[in-house]
Amino acid sequence: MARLEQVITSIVDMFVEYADDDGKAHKLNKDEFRMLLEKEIQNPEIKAKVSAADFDKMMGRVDKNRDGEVNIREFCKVVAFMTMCYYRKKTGKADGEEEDSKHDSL
Ligand SMILES: [Ca+2]
Ligand SMILES: [Ca+2]
Repeated sequence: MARLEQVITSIVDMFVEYADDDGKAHKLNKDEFRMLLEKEIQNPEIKAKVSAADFDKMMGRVDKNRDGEVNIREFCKVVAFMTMCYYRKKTGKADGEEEDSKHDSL
């Protein structure tokens, strides 16, 4: 499989795997979301951005439709945010520049 397809497949498979814990496979509840972040992120700098300390706050920002859970659309935004964190770390690019500033924070 090509690399981008692998990434897409991984995101969807991971979402479904964690979301399915409570029988509602189309949404991550708070515990499922926390578990996913804990287990599937090892990079300490990215982990710090989504740390348990302000988990509730972050959950509030992620949960755009205010149903208390994270759907695939909301999860994709989290992934985009973490992708930008990693990109900045790798390239040393500062905030702003030509990137879409909507991804600067959750
Ligand atoms: Ca669920
Ligand atoms: Ca939601």
